[in-house]
Formats: sequence, structure tokens, C-alpha cells
Amino acid sequence: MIRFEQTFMDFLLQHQERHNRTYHFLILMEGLINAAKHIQHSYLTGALKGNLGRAGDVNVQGEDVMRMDQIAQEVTIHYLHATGRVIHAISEEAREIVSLNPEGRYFVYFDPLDGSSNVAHGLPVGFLFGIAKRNLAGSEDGHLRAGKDYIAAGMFVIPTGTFTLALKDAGTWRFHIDETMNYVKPFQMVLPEDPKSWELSFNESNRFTFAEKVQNWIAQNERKYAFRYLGALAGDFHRILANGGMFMYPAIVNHPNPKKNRPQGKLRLMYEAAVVAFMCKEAGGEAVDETGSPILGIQPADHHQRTALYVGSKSIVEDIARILRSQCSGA
Ligand code: FBP
Repeated sequence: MIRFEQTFMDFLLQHQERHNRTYHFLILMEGLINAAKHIQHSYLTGALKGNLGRAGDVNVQGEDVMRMDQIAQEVTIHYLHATGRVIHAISEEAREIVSLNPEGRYFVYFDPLDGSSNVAHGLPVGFLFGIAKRNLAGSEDGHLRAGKDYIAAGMFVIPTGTFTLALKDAGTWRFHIDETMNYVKPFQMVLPEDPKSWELSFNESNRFTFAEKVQNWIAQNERKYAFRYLGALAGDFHRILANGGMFMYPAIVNHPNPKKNRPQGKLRLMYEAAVVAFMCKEAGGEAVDETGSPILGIQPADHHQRTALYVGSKSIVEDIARILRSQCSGA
């Protein structure tokens, strides 16, 4: 007797019944999975095909574009367009919103290849996405949605191919990829309560550029937890979801070269911070910005808006959020 694992589509069909998700959502997810598999293949063969270098352009963020960033962007837009379900796509790699299907039902916010500093070395990167639904009942109120209005968010860690998806009010689920490149065997991710396995993840070389209160919090707490940093949000958050603890990319406010200060943070709100915040919330965690306010409550003014990010187990994030709020109140 052949043993068949539960596939992603089985999982979504079950979910669809419970949460009246339409087949439109299934088709959109199929498009996102096809894009991720294509990006994964391009990355795995990238060194051989000479695609792991710079493309020679600079993107809207003022960063050097990697050839793989271009490939991932082109692939994702192709598959999203092919679904016929996406009105606008908002991408880290495109200055303007990408209009796809006027009759579409969804807005998709994505970072096609997160962790650019790892690309040239073939190290872990990620494909991050968030989904919001158009207002079918009334007038369309556009793509600038707060994370709390997303209906789903997920990430693929590349090249391992691990896929994690959070569905509104239905939890965060991780899928394995089997020998037939199918996503199977979903298991629910719940952030572990026991601090024994918790980790801290941040760019240590930036420590003395953080706000003094954040530096003091790190000095008082760092010996309690293991320290891990991959340099790719997808990879670092992938670990935090399993082991607990906190990933943070604080505001940079004390850089010796003031031009390098980033008081608004580095990471992008709509397709990086809100994506991991949504997944963390559905796994029982929390995420805040530099003022200690919930990331999911931030109403974006611009689709490339940046934010500081503190995300992970509820009690540790709330512990630093108290400090951040006091910092703002000048207490
Ligand atoms: P990209 O999407 O451009 O790669 O930027 C985001 C990111 O690479 C995150 O994945 C990662 O957490 C962070 O920037 C690393 O920044 P730094 O190299 O400053 O530590």
C-alpha cells in the first residue's frame, strides 16, 4: 500500500470549507507556489549559469540589484499575472505598483528574493509575500493596507524550499517539499513558551548604533539566549518561529556617520515586516516597531515605507516594547 502524505492542496481545500475561501484563493496560491519553485530552481543553478552576480542596476531602495533579484521579479510577475486573480502587485524590486488584472480580487505584496547579501554566496534567501483582498462590496480603497487587513502571508526559504503559510484566524503552518516537489505534511507552528530554546537574532555590528535604551536592553538580556544571525530575514525568522525568542532590526540612530542613520528602520513594512508580523501573530507571537506599537496596526502611507522591527515570542517582544514606549514618552 503506497502511503500518500496530505498535500498543500488537500490542506487548503479543508481550510476553504472551514473559512469559505473561494477557489480564487487556491488559484492564487498555485501561482505563488509555481513562482517559488521556479525561483528555487534558478537559484540552485545560479552559480552554474553565472546568475549570482550583480545586474549592474540600482533599485528603488538605492541598492545594487542582483541578477537573481531580476529573475525572481520577472518570474513572480509572470505567475501572478497568469492567475488572473491579482489586481496590483507591490514588489521590493519595482518602484511603482504593477497593475495586472483589473478584474482581479487580490493585492499581493512581495519581496521576490529577500537576503540579497547572501545571494552571491548561494546562501539562504527568501521569497516573502502578503495577500489582501479587494473590497468586493463597496468602492475600492486601494492597495495601501495595514498588515491586520491581510488575509494570508507566507515565505519560502530558498534553497531548502521550506514553505510556511499563515492564514487569517487559522494559524501558521509549515510544509515539507517531497521528492516530487510537492508541498506536503503540514504542521502547525506555535512559538514555544519555554525560554530555554529561545534565540536572539540581530546584526551585532550595528549594536552601538541602536538607541541607548535598546543597547541597554540587549546588555541586560543577551546572556539569557543563544545568538543566531543569517543576514536574511526569511532564514532568521524561520528559526525564531521554531525555537522562539526574537529577531530585531532596530532603528539606527547613533551611527558615527550621521548620514548612515536610519531612524525609520531598514526593513520594508508591507512586504517584509508585516509579512513576518502576520505569521508571528498567527503562531501566538507579537511584532512591534521602534515606538513599541504593533506592526500590524501601522497604516502605510507609501508602499516602500520602512520600519524598525522587533518580532518573536510575545513576552520578550512585550518586554522590549515597554522600553520602546517609555523611550517615546521620554520616561
Ligand atoms: P533585502 O530584501 O534587500 O535583502 O534586504 C533585507 C535584508 O537583507 C533582510 O533579509 C535582512 O534581515 C537584512 O536586510 C540584513 O541587513 P544587514 O545586512 O544590514 O544585517
